[in-house]
Amino acid sequence: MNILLIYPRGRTLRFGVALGMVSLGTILKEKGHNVKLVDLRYYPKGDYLHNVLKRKWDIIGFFSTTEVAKEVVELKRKVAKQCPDSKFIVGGVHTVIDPNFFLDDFDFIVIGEAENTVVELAEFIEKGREDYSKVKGIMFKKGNKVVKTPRREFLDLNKLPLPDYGLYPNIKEIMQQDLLWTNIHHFANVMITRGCPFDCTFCQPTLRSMFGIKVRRLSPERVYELLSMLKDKYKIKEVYFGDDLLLNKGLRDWSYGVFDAVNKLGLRFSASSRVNTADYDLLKKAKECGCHTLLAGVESGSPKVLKFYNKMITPDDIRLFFKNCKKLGIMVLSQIIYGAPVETKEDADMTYNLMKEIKPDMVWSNILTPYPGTHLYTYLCKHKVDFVKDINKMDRGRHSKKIYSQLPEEELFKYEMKSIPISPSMINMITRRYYRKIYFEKLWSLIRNKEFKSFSKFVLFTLTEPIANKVRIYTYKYPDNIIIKRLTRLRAKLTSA
Ligand code: B12
Ligand code: SF4
Repeated sequence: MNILLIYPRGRTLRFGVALGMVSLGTILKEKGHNVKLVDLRYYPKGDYLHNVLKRKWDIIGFFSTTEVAKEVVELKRKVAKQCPDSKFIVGGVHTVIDPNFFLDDFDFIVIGEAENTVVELAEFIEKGREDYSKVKGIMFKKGNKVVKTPRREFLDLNKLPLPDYGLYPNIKEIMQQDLLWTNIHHFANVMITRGCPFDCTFCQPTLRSMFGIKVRRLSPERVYELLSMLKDKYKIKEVYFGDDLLLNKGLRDWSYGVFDAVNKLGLRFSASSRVNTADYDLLKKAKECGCHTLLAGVESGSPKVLKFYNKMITPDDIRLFFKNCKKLGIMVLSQIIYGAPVETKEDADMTYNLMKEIKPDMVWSNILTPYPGTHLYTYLCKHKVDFVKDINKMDRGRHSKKIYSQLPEEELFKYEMKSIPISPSMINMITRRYYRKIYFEKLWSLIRNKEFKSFSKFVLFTLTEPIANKVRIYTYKYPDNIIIKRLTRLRAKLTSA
């Protein structure tokens, strides 16, 4: 069958491949289907999809988070006009939160982990079977009735085929678009776990409903196979691990096994990390095996707010983590959040002061956003706190206040702005050893690997890179800002081969 998978444009970052879609595409291809994946984030606005839709598609599937749910429904309606005979399915995190949202528009809603479900569903559709209620993990309308089948058992990650990143026709370009300015070469984003044992207020129980209570992991041997495939096929030299718990002192052998796999292949890596699951020895081993940057979930400098987020960390844990990373020369990006309903000016000051004290290499600051289905959302409803409920405004990371609190919106904005200068810039580049080191390292490796196609490109890189670093941070904070958009586009044009 011909199956088209669409990742919506959203207002989101362009960063790596959509791993869920790639996993589904790979397994469907393996079952003999003809699969096309279109990630609209990587195409300019326009008629691209119109041309793709000229072909006959038996199944058209869409990915949806809460933020893009409305866009997905609107897009589906448009697509359906051109492909009235296709079956339409939708999956992604919003299907575990509010499957009803899609009920009027989609033939099938695939709830949660979807690899085995889509394979079975495709088989039913292909054979023209009508007894869809036998397919676990879906919801659909049958006449006036709504059928929701039981959830499917969670799968063994080690049994999944290696993901086919080649489903992205422009994969080489994607692997060059580094969001983390500390990536020197082509990189691939990977995830080697599903689920998380923690219970942060703004995140859970959504992840648990998606991937279950028990965390599942790829074995270090399978990680080695995955990375060596990526290295052979796409010549990657760096990896970004999106998992929250790659650095896990409770599972030291597993973490060390994964680091060794990266090291054996001569790759560098960056990863997300909690601050209290990585001790000095673990960080040291990570560094020795090629870890250059960590994205730390710091969230706040106030013990009270950290407790409200149920982060299970203290400001001292944060201090220790940063001290260890500095000692080892690992760059750290600190992710913080302003705007908790319990946050006072004193709490926000604590966060800002902590940033000044620990001096992260970069700071990403977000405004707290209550996604439906989270403990935070339930708390706000229960305590009758005023907050933005419209899912079209669920834009974590942008400067609008979502929850009533003591701090007015302008104050929150000021705190965010104050936090930004603690990030790469020309001044940092000149005054701080870390930045200089990474910058020259990057420059040197590009020269050594003859990656500059021309002298003018070399000059452009040296002139624009420090500024580009600054622009990257702002791109994240102001994705809709027209000047930032133009600058990013201009740089991409200038530096592309
Ligand atoms: C990496 C990531 C990102 C990356 C995405 C990069 C990329 N190249 O895809 C970036 C940084 C861009 C990003 C952005 C955002 N993210 Co994000 N992200 C994640 C993260 C950490 C991992 C996603 C992932 O790859 N998972 C692994 C794969 C295997 O799982 P999956 O994508 O869910 O896919 C499975 C199923 O969903 C399903 N499926 C997926 N696609 C499809 C399609 C069809 C047709 C079907 C049938 C099934 C199906 O099958 C897959 C395999 O089982 C998740 C948390 C997590 N652990 O999942 C948060 C998460 C998805 N993000 C979240 C949020 C809030 C955001 C942002 C809104 C933040 C912001 N303001 O910028 C944006 C919105 C993005 C958007 N398009 O809407 C929330 C979503 C909450 C919600 N209710 O929607 C999550 C759950 C984190 C959290 N707990 O808060 N994100
Ligand atoms: S925010 Fe991170 S650590 Fe907390 S529950 Fe979510 S995934 Fe786990």
